Amino acid sequence: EHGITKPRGHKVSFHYNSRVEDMHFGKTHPMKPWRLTLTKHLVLGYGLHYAMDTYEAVSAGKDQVRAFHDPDYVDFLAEVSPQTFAGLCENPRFAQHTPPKHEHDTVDLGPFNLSTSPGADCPVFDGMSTYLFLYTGATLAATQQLTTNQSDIAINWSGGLHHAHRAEASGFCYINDIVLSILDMLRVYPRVLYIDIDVHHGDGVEEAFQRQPRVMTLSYHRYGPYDETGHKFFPGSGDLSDVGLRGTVGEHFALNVPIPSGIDDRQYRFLFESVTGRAIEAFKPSAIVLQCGADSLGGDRLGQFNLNIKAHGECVSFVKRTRLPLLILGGGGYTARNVARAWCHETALATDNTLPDSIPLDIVPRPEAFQGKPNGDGKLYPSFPRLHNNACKDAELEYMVKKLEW
Ligand code: TV1
Ligand code: CA
Ligand code: ZN
Repeated sequence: EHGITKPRGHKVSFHYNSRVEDMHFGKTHPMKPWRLTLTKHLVLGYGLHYAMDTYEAVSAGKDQVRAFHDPDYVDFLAEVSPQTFAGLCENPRFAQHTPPKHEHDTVDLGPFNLSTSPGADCPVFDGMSTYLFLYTGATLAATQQLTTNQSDIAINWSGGLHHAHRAEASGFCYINDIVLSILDMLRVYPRVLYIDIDVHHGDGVEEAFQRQPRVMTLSYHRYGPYDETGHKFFPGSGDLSDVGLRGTVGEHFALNVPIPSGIDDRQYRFLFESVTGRAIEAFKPSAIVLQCGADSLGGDRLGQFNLNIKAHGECVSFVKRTRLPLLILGGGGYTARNVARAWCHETALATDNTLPDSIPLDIVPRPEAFQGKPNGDGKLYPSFPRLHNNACKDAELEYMVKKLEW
C-alpha cells in the first residue's frame, strides 16, 4: 500500500544511527543535526526502508580514524567535551596544535581550530565525540558494503564532512569521513572519482589527495571575488586554475567548477552533465563517491544557489546511470525542511522509486517570505528572499566548460 518497490538489478544499503540527532552545535549555529531526524522520518514515512537494507551504524574506532588524521588530533577528539576542553588545552601534547592568534579573530581558538567561544564554526559541544565517531562509523560501514560487493549503492546522510584536515577541524567538519572512505576504497578499486555538489568547495578531500593520481576530486561550488561584506565565500579556494598539486603526479587529478551566485536548474544541469560526463570518460573511475550537500538548494540559509530539489536529484540520477559502485553522502544543508525533502527524494532515486507528488520538488520558502513588504516599484517582495536575486550568465558557464577541457 506504500507503493515502494525494491530496485531491480541493484542493491542499496542505508547506514544510520539515530543517536546523531540529539546533538546541538549551539543555539544559533547553522548546522542542525535534527535535519537528519526529518530526513529519517520522511524516508520511513514513505516506506523507502522496504527498498533497501538498513544498518544501524556503530562508532568508528580511533585506529580507523588514524588512517588519515593526526594521532594527537584523534586522541583529542575522543576525549574532548565542554567539561574536559580547558584541561586538554593545558596538555603540552595538544597545546602545540593551537593556531597563532590573529588580530581580527572574533573567537578564541584552541588546539586544532576547536573552540568553546560562541560563534565558533567548530564548537566543542556535549556528546561531540559520540557524534563524530558515529557519522564516521556509518560512512566506513557503507564503504565496506561496497568494497565487499554486498551493495551497489550505499547511503549515509550523516556523513560527507569535506572540510576537515589531517590535524584541524574546519567549517563544521571534524573528522573527514570522505577521505577515510576513499583510502579504504583504494585497497580494492584502481581509481575513485569524488564528486561534490555541496555549495562549498570540497577543500579537505582535494588537499588529502592532491598527490594521488588514483583519486580525482571534482567540486562544484560558489566561488568569486569579495562579496558585499568584503569576505570571500567559505573556504575561498577552488578556482578554475586549481587542478591538483603542480609538478607532482597528482597534477590534473583535481577539477574545480567555481560558480557565481544565483545559478538555476538549467544552468547547473548543463555544467554538471558536461563536466562530470567528460571527467568520467577521461578518468574511467572504478567507483564514485558523491557528496550531496543540500546547501546548493535555493533558499538555503548559507547557500547562494537557486536549485530546486529536482535538479539537485538529477545529479544523483546522472551518476547512478554509470552503474559504478556508488557511495552517497550528505554534507551541508541549512534550511532543514528542504534538506530532508531533497535527501528523501534522492533515497527514492537511488532505489528506483518515484514518490507521490505530495512531496513538493520546488524549494519551500520560510513562512515569513509570504508576508512580503512593499518595495519601491509597488510589487511585493519577500522579506526573506526565496531565491538568490543574482542571475548567472550562460556565456560565462559555457566559457568555463571550454576552459576546463584537458
Ligand atoms: C556559530 C553561530 C557559528 C552562528 C557560523 C557561516 C556560525 C556561521 C554561526 C557560518 C554562521 C561559515 C566562515 C568564519 C570565516 C569562517 C558541512 C572566520 C550565519 C559542509 C562551513 C561554512 C560549510 C563555514 C560546511 C563558514 C559545509 N558560514 N553563523 N560559518 N570566519 N565559515 O566563513 O560545506 O556545508 O553563519
Ligand atoms: Ca562543492
Ligand atoms: Zn556546504
